[in-house]
Amino acid sequence: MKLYIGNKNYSSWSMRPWVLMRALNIPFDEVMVKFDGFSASSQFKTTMTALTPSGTVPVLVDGDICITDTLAILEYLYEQQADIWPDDKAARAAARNLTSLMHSGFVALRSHCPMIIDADLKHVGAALYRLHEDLRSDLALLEQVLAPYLTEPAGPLFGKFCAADAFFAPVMMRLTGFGLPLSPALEAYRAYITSYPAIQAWVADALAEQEFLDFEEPYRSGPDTDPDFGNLMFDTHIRSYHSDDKQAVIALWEDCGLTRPWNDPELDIAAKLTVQSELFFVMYKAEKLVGSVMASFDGHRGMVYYLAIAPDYQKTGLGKTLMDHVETALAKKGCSKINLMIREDNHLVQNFYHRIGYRRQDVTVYGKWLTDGPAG
Ligand SMILES: N[C@@H](CCC(=O)N[C@@H](CS)C(=O)NCC(=O)O)C(=O)O
Repeated sequence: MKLYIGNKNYSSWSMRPWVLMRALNIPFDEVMVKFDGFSASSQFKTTMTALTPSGTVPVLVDGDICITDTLAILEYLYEQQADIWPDDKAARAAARNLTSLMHSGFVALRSHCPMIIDADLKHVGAALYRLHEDLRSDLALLEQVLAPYLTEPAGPLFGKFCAADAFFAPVMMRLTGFGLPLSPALEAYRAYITSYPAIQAWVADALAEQEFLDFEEPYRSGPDTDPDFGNLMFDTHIRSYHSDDKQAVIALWEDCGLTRPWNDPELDIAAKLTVQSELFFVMYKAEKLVGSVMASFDGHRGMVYYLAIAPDYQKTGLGKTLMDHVETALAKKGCSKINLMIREDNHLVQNFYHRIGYRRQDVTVYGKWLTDGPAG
């Protein structure tokens, strides 16, 4: 049998059948198809689409039989080797269940924390954990689904190493690389699995690759490759406005050119504190105020004003992070759509909102002052 795999440092899907076959002593020849991008013209895609329309790894080839999905590879191997799954019927059902959950789920964990075996990204992991609720939910779910199968002392999930352990091996690599917080029982399982011989063999090969692929490296390639990168590196936090923030907020708005003669910042802040003050957010990096945003929900639509990012921190992902925060807060109040106004000539800001999913609406904004306002 031939197993086609991608780079061991990055290819979490390839790792699953490889470590399983290695652990269970199933003989196979490894065919490494190196990632050089995933465009149709890449060497990787050209090679893999000759085998499978999806052009992905892993692929198991046994004579004329070609299996192109990891779960299907497990089931094919199981027909020849029973210890792919536990012997006991109930344990086998549970192992298949966990494996399928892994195959189709944990999307936030997988997307925020890609498998990069040679990287120590604990500082990024700490920020990701704080910033992303969906990541925290995935970790809580992981704890919950694995808890019934974690043993003391730590060992395989179902008594002996099986497909379920192989499927969770890349997850354990992500937890290791990003240093995510775990319960003592899951931490013990992580330590057990990552030192398991078949997994150590994969890791050793991964470390020996010494190939840095920037398209697989959102956190080590620089601010342009990932919108969150700047934010992670800057280690910021967001909270609702306190009165102590006033001078810094006004200075920030002035630095960002947001103040207008007819919008007295002191009065605007005071007025905001009387209506949904919890939707007035500030973003700090250590002691320095680096962002602000004001939002409201009127029961029909949400509005956003005064999004400001300190000039030194613009174009680093902080604006998106602050808007993500506001969107989550508005959505929690039942808001299904946000409207916001951008001056017609402010193309930079228009581009920013376009990038994060806002679209120009076919409406004209009308206004009427109920107090004395500027002319027009
Ligand atoms: N559902 C597939 C997923 C395979 C997969 O996405 N593999 C990645 C490598 S880890 C890949 O080949 N990506 C290339 C691409 O998406 O074009 C499986 O279970 O095998």
